[in-house]
Amino acid sequence: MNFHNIIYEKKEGFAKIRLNRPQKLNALNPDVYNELENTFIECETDPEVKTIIIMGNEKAFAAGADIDAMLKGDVVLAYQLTNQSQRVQERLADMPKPTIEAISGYALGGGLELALCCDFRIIADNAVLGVPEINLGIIPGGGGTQHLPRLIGLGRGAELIFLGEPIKADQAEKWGLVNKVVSLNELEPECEKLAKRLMTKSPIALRAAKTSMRIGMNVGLKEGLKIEQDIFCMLFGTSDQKEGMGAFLEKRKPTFTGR
Ligand code: CO8
Repeated sequence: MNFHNIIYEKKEGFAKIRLNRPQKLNALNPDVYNELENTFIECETDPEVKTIIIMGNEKAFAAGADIDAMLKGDVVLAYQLTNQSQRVQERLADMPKPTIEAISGYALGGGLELALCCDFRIIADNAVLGVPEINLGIIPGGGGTQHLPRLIGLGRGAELIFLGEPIKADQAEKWGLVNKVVSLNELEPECEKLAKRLMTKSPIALRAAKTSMRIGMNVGLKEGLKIEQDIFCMLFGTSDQKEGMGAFLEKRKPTFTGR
């Protein structure tokens, strides 16, 4: 595939998607979303890809949606942009494989909103996270008003969204917005280490866990428990369940095939 705004790399069973528009701090425009969508489809369907890492550069993961592309926009353009970003982000959130966001530098607006669609957020100690849209006379339009309150609560969500002031890495970790803070040098190795740990697990059980958690977050507890039960039972039809339990009893490491 030929990309102009991202670099796509496959390595030892995981895919790395690197935003590559450094002159604009990786601001997300329709071309970037389009290329992201194509790589997400590739990652989803390529059996060699078990885990996905998404990253930017040292200065910025992404400083938000491209303001140039929005300045003169009307309601129709805003609708088209949000439609596209929602579609791409939903594809990422529904990815049947674990996803890791490696954040260094700025993750603002649409950049942070993209990161909120990943399963794990590992950030460097130079990371700056926020949703400054209020300062542009708009609100977060890439899912921020929905995902942030669910992840960090209404009060902290309001603090980020109403004030539009970014927070630093240590506060993001304290608020539970991210999984872990590491030094800038450690960011890539740490994410690769996590990707490799995830690759030792059963792919079908990981997919099942993700589905159960994601559907469960959007329904009542009773329905969520029922969904979990059905998915749990379905796994007893897989060879990974036999392998996992057999390996435990035989005191050896399991070899999962994802079947
Ligand atoms: N859009 C367009 N260009 C940008 C953006 C952006 N979001 N962010 C930075 N740039 C450009 C700058 O204009 C500048 O370009 P040039 O060199 O041509 O003047 C270049 O990147 C470097 O930026 P700065 O010179 O500003 O770098 P600084 O280190 O001085 O500042 C900041 C870095 C603090 C990150 C600053 O660039 C900034 O505040 N950027 C804007 C952050 C922002 O407001 N983000 C929210 C955007 S709106 C949004 O994300 C809505 C999401 C909706 C999603 C769904 C629809 C797609």
